[in-house]
Amino acid sequence: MSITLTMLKPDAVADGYTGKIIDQIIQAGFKIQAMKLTRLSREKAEEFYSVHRERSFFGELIDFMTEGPIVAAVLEKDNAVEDFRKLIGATNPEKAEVGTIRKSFAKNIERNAIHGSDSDENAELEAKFHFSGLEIF
Ligand code: 3AN
Repeated sequence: MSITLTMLKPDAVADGYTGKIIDQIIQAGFKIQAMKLTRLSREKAEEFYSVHRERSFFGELIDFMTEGPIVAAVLEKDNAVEDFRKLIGATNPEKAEVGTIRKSFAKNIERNAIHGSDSDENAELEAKFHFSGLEIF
């Protein structure tokens, strides 16, 4: 078993899609090890997305990710990182396959509804970023 870290982004939470998205994740075979409604400070959002610091969209990305609450969760499954990225679909929802979470719920490449870790190593780091050991089951 391996893990991945997801965030339902401020657009998805504000639009009331939390329940539908969590249900789709569970139906796809992921087990929830940790979950919370929280809001990123600018400092924490900049830390989470520090690899994108030099990108042109960094400021807008931080504005977006701090505009309202998110749902963060640690998810467990065989091959969790790869299977979850298939479930959420391409970063740009216009390119995402029908049936993926981003195709169903994302508005555009920035307001794209959901995050999924891109490697096992980052999944572990991102899980620790959001949760203490006592919050992960
Ligand atoms: P993914 O979330 O699919 O792993 P990343 O890590 O390349 O994609 O990008 C992180 C986040 O930055 C995306 N989820 C999206 O919100 C935003 N983003 C990525 N590329 C762009 C872009 N070209 N323009 C605006 N925002 C972007």
